[in-house]
Amino acid sequence: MDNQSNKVTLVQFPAMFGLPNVSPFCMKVETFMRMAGIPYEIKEEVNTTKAPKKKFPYIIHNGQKIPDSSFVLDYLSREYCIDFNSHLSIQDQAVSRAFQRLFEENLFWVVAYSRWFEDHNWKVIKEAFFSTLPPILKGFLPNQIKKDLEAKLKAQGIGRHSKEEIYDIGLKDLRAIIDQLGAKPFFMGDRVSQIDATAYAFISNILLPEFQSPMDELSKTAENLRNYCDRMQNLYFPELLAKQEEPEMIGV
Ligand SMILES: N[C@@H](CCC(=O)N[C@@H](CS)C(=O)NCC(=O)O)C(=O)O
Repeated sequence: MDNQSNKVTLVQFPAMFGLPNVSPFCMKVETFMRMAGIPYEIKEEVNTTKAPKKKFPYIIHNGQKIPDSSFVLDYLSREYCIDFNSHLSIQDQAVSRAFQRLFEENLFWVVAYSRWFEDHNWKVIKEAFFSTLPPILKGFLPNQIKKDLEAKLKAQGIGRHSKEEIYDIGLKDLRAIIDQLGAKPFFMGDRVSQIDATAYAFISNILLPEFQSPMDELSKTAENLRNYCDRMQNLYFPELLAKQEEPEMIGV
């Protein structure tokens, strides 16, 4: 059987809040597979301890486990002979790479801080991620994971700043994203390219109405970000749009 006839299994957190995933890294991989038309199935899991690098996402393909969203995109691009960047100039490929690092290595940590360390968002996280746990686990697991994250934020560096400084960093990143997108349909121009998988995953996570932060305040005022997410959703996750438009069932 050739590689392309074997479905890819994407192992990731369960979907919630009407988004493909609240982990932008998981959503990036699924978006990429939709962009490329790669057949896949999803295996939802919550426990990362058995993942190859103890993080989600990872994929399983032909019996092989491949962790890390960027290595997954490299692997899939090779296996399925895909190059979403072939139309970009060398300079645009460099800009695209720099934005990828901005989203994934910098802005990600601001988003993580805001979700786990702001009172309103922490309540949302606890309810969404942990409410179905047995009472004995519910008593300590959320706080344990939060403590682990605090250590990671410190190790990364962002956790050593004040709240104002953290949001100053996040807002400057977001301003650069808004300006780079401008009035273009896709992040690097008229045609979709690989960075769109990352950009869409991060921007739509920041726009999630369930979480509040100065970044979501700024992004709500940026029409180009909302239009961009609608465009990507229409193209690659049209079933989510249909769900949003379903009439509410009252009194059932
Ligand atoms: N560089 C990794 C980052 C993945 C990542 O940070 N995943 C987070 C969820 S957004 C995770 O699984 N965290 C669990 C943990 O750190 O224990 C990638 O691109 O896949």
